[in-house]
Amino acid sequence: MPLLPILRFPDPRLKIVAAPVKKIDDTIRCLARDMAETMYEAPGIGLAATQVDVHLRVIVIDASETRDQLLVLINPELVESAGVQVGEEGCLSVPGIYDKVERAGHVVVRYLDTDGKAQTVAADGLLAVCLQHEIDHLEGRVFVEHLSPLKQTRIKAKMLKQSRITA
Ligand code: K1U
Ligand code: ZN
Repeated sequence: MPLLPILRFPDPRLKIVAAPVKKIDDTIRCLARDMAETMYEAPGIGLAATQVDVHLRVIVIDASETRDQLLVLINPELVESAGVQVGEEGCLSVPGIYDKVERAGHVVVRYLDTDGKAQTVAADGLLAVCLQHEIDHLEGRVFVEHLSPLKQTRIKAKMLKQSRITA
């Protein structure tokens, strides 16, 4: 199974709003499998299809310590959010940058699984943060947009410098 290349911030394709999946077929299941493999290999605790330049509403998450609780969420929708938590976030599209972001403390997300069955997940802590981070990607938002304009400018400059060095 191929590992998928991950777009790097500030690539403008990270700003594209992903379209809902209309039909859950083998193409979508194959995409989810490749995304999961890419996430585990990175390593990361989540990955949105946007980050691999596929603009469909698919995310994969495994925020477990044992790395054996894969969630594949198709057309995820945040249906409830409550409270506040501030936690350190990173992003596979912004390697080497970690910063504190304020998020809802508790969320409920409705989604379709790979069989097309409606499911809900209620989460707090790291899983809640990760769900919000990945849904943001599907909306074309990267976590640095939650930081101050000064930090965003510095991070953008650092990423552009790195991409010139590695090109
Ligand atoms: O969407 C992504 O870019 C993945 C990102 C998800 C995320 C991390 C932290 C808070 C919120 C969302 C990552 O996985 S970055 C890598 C990372 O944090 C990590 C990697 C391995 C083990 C544990 C954490
Ligand atoms: Zn990310």
